[in-house]
Amino acid sequence: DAHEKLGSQINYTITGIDAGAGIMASTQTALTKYHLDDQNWQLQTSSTAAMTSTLDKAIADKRPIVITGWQPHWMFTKYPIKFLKDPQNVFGQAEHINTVVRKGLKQDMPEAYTILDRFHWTPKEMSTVMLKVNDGVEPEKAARDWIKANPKQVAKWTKDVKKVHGTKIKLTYVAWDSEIASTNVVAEVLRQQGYQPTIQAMEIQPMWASVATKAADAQVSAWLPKTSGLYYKDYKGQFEDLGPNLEGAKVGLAVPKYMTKINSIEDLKT
Ligand code: PBE
Repeated sequence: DAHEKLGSQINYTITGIDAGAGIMASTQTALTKYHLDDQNWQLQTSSTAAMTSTLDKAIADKRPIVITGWQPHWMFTKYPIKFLKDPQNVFGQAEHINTVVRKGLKQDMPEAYTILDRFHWTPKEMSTVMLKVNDGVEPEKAARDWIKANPKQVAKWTKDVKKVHGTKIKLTYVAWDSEIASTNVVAEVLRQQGYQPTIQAMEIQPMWASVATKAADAQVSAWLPKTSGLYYKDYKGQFEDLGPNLEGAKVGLAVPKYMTKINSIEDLKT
């Protein structure tokens, strides 16, 4: 039957990304909840770059593929893909991305705190920066260009905030496309305010730990409530949550639109 064919055609494999990503943990949960692991479905760990390259090839050949997908991301702009319905609500509905800062930041760096607290943009704005970086523009330059092109938006974050003179501030992030975009934009805004920002990419767990232990000042990469929910819980009480910097994110499993018979995660079952 068609479904059995799908499973064997793609080796019962969901093409995933880096092991630490929340979407990987959620996909494992989905394999269990939808009883897909009983049918030998498995999740392959790789990286965003490897996953999108596998997706690119599959789409070029019109072959079936199941990937871990999320928005905002250029994969949804570049490729004709759709999210699979998730009746068990494993991945949740909409997600938001929160800004998380170390305790004491408000006292120590009130100017940066205010900017971080106000930082808020739309999936569309984030996508503009992501697409540029995907086109090969240096993240720092893409961030500077976006700031130049959006002075009103940036002014909302920096209004009446005093300039500082070379204060060092450290942001940590995971090198996902979305977080490369947001972290670079925030760092550039802080730089223009007179800070000397450093940004450091790391795995998700050390990123949360860095803010909890005050080794870093802030991160803008907390996908919630589900995707980074485990870390949020683990480190609760050891950070200050400044709330969403972006709303309307989404996480799930995705397939090319030409897979017309596969519309729900349940459809992967034979
Ligand atoms: N993502 C992108 C991450 C968060 C940002 C959805 C791949 C994850 O933890 O799954």
